[in-house]
Amino acid sequence: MSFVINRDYIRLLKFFHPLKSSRLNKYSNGLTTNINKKKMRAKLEGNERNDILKQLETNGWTLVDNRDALSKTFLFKNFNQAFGFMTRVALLAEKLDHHPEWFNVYNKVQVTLTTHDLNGLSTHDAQMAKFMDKCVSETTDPK
Ligand code: H2B
Repeated sequence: MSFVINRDYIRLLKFFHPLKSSRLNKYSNGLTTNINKKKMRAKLEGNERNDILKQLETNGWTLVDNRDALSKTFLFKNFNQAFGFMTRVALLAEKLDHHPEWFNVYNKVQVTLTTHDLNGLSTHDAQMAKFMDKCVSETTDPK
């Protein structure tokens, strides 16, 4: 049996690209995909929550008043850097099916993280926050 990588095969690969999750859900078993994604996420509680929050707060994250959410304002040198940061974060957001609330004006990105389905902070919010800080640390010469 032979296997040829031709144009049709490439088209098929692109069609089922993992970031195009809506198509994956349409053509495979979308229900299980979503259940699997959600399984990996847990509400932050107890000592684990305290430890994570302490670490994030030293990195400039603050708890929001009147809602279980974390926020931080990121400042960049210009719009290009800010949008580059948002683009990297957007790719992770799609992968995790976990999306930040954010507001951008030129070089400023105001972020709020919370897990709507759980009505509070989850491991996904901690993961996103850490990833955002890592992106900034990898940004050449941020403001
Ligand atoms: N993002 C965030 N921050 N919290 C959620 O609970 C959430 C999300 N849920 N992105 C996802 C999408 C959900 O609405 C879909 C239906 O899976």
